[in-house]
Amino acid sequence: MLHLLKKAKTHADRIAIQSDGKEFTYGYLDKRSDEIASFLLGNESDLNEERIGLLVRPDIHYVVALWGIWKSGAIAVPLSLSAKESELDHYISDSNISLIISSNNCKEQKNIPQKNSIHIENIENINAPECTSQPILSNDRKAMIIYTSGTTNKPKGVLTTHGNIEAQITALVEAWKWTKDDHIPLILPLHHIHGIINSLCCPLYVGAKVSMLGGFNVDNVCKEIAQSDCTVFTAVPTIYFSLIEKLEKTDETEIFNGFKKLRLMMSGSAALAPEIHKKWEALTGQKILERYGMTEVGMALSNKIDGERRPGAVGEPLPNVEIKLEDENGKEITKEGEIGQILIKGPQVFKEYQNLIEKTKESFKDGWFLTGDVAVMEDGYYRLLGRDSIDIIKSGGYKISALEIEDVLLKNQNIKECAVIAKDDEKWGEIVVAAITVNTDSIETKELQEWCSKYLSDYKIPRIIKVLDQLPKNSMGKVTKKELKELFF
Ligand code: MLC
Ligand code: AMP
Repeated sequence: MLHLLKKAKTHADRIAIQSDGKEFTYGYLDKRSDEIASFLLGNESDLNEERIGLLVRPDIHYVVALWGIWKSGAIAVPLSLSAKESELDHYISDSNISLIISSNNCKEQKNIPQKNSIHIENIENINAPECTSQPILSNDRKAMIIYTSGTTNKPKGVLTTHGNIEAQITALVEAWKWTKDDHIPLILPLHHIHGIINSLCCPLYVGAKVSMLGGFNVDNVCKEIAQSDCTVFTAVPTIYFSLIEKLEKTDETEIFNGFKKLRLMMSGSAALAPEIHKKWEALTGQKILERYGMTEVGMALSNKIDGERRPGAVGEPLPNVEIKLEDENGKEITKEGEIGQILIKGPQVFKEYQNLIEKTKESFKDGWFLTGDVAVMEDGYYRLLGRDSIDIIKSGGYKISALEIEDVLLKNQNIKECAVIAKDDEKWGEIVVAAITVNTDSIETKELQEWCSKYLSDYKIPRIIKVLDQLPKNSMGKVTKKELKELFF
């Protein structure tokens, strides 16, 4: 069983979670998650890696449901609250989910497809006696599946074990010096590892306090930072962009003082522009610690907590993480300044992609995970240069597959051809843009844009900047996406 869950008993009286104006102790988390495990187990002694979906807002219910699922021996599949019906359909059937834990205030339940005959259980209705017996879980037991987009046209389920999760947490507790006196605002979504591992599990592992703010809202974050005793902050670059906009307009000294007194501010999930790093330091005196991670491996590289925090760089390997760079021919790079793909090895690296045996095999070379991220080592620190695939877009910290969006666009009978590409953007890092040709003269860009809003998740809506007569062709008869980007931007 994860130490995370066991350790809750040792600080039972401490406040673990602040959510919706209430405080919940570790003792409460332990007891309520026991009840949920007991309910899930029914007459069984172990759910043996049954998959249970989690469609819950980021509040106290999420935490007790996650812990309850783990205690029952099941695998937790956190689901995106912004997923449309077709996306939920994919997660549910791919993971073979038969039960989804949700809550009364989760209006997104309406997006759960009916055809899967899924059972939905609202957590408030779960009343069960505390468990007398729970399964004993070894580190190699499967614990969680997180869906992430990639070069395949449907999101892949990244399956991690309890041992992987434990290793991901302990590396960060050590590197970033988490202690029970820490207090963090949780503002990130809880279907990705930045939110689940960095913002939630690390503080809960050490007995610290998490204020669940229910998502990102610039005013709520500033209020919390101004009024509370928060010590640690982690976010994606887009959030720092929004905070800078706010701080440049306000003269409320409590907000500035709140940020100034934090012991650690971190950024990751996408490249933090050196410009944001510098502006934030000028406004608050805080040098943001940038780190690099991936759903498949947890966090891998980080600037030093007590050493240099270099703008534009992601630092050095975290504890127990092995890193190497390889050139295009698969030869290891040993010199600084030479560019190569990042390969990662260590106990935190995931077990497999759900239902994708071949894809899993292709993603490893001699036990090293091939990240697809390209980097260079300079003066002892790694600097990321981008991805080796043009079809992966990072927008607002979310990974988006161009192929997935193209697949959906082509379902519109008015669209003849399409190419989805990323446009650099100060706030979002990249925004999704679609170049399309149409079958009819009478269709308006606005109409297509509305159609996209309906069939693609909010954050994936491509900005259709131009409807073309035909996609431009080069002398070989086919334009590459790289050429398209050069043509448009
Ligand atoms: C939203 N909008 C976008 C957009 N997303 N526009 C362009 N591109 C995008 N990607 C628009 C909306 O349509 C809306 O427009 C307006 O912006 C506000 O939308 P919102 O959804 O309310 O935005 P906001 O709440 O501010 O959300 C921004 C955010 C969110 C940054 C808080 O995107 C977020 O939580 N991102 C974090 C994702 C994350 O956790 N990634 C980690 C993956 S794990 P209008 O016109 O209606 O106003 C990983 C590993 C690692 O990567 O290393 O950590
Ligand atoms: P995800 O699949 O959502 O976990 O996203 C992981 C990807 O985010 C990595 O493979 C990187 O491409 C990107 N990423 C994470 N951290 C950083 C960072 N600090 N700078 C640039 N890209 C990052």
